[in-house]
Amino acid sequence: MSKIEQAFADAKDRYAAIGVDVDRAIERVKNIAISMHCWQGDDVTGFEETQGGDAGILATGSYIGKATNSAELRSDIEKAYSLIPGKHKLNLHAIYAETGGEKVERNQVSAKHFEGWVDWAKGMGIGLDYNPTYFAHPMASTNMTLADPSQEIRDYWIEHGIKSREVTAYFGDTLGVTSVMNTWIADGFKDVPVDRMEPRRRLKDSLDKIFAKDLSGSNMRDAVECKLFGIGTESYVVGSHEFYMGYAQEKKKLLCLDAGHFHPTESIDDKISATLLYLDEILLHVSRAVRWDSDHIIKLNDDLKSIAYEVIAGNLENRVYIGLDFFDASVNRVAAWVIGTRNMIKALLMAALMPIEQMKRVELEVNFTERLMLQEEMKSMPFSAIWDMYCSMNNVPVGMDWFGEVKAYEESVLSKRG
Ligand code: RNT
Ligand code: ZN
Repeated sequence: MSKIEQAFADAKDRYAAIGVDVDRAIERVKNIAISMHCWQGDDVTGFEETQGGDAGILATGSYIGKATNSAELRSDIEKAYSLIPGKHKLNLHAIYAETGGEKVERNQVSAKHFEGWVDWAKGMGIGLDYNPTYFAHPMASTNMTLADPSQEIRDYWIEHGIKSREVTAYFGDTLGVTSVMNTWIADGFKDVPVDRMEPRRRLKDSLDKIFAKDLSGSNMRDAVECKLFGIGTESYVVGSHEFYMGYAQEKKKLLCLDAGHFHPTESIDDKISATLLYLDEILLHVSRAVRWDSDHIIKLNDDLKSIAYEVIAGNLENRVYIGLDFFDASVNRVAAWVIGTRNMIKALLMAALMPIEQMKRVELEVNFTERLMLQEEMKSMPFSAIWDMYCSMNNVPVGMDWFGEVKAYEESVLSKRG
């Protein structure tokens, strides 16, 4: 027996003694696909021929080796996947369209520009998710798109939204894995608005036009992402939480909860059960806010563990799509994906290894002492032995061994980029 197998066997006994079936926990987590976001690989730049205008979003740092075309990005993503246990998904943005060097307006970006990505995903055996890109563009220069007072600007972005749904349906139907399209717009005001109602009315009307076509026969979903504040929209964001919660409920859409989009003391773990009483499904953007919506790489902290716990304890993995959303340009970008995605999976596995039924029972018995005892004692259970075995079973490096591969990749590939 190897050291990993021995440690696993011992740990399994410890978990069995408190009524936790380790094999079942592993099986459960194996079936959860995380949607890894492509944009950590190039600091949310994309491969458009021309860009400009305010972003409403900001990656900081200048670490070497950022991907500058789709071949590089795919190679980096493949490297990351090879170090992450399990089969996952990739989340794309419209700015990652492959236009063959041609300048294609956002409202003309369509399924044909994603054939390369779909072929690649087929080869990898993974699903794709999608996002229209309503930022970093001259037509978004006043920080308004779908809520802009100008009909012309709204129509431009509405067309982008409509075509994006077609791209998403193409992903879902071709790959046979449900594809989620997430709508996030930066629309808002830096300073205090005089009229808070009309921009919201305009946004609602634009969304209605984008979602007008019934795509329920397609393997796709529409999600809408709310936000409290952003860069340049400190005083007012059109697509606030209440706005999209109402919209998602009325129009049967998914609500997207991003961990960095609420008040700094507010976390999204508590919102999962509440929203799912009124919505069939939701999308998560797992991120880490440091003082503001800073999109730091997710750590295995209490916030992350609580998000995973809510999904697992509520048996909600079939109603919650888990997407990642962070971008840090100050560290090796492949390492950023590996650390963040492995952390998400670790958090899910930790949750699946909790004696949840017992914990729920003591809570019902109003036995808060035992509840607290269990919550705290679980923190020192031999989780790492289970995690190591999980990595080993999935043929990915155990412990820190993945880091050597990232360093070698940096040396041989990333450091050679211009
Ligand atoms: C921005 C939103 C949005 C983006 C991505 C790139 O605040 O979180 O989800 O991060 O679409
Ligand atoms: Zn997000």
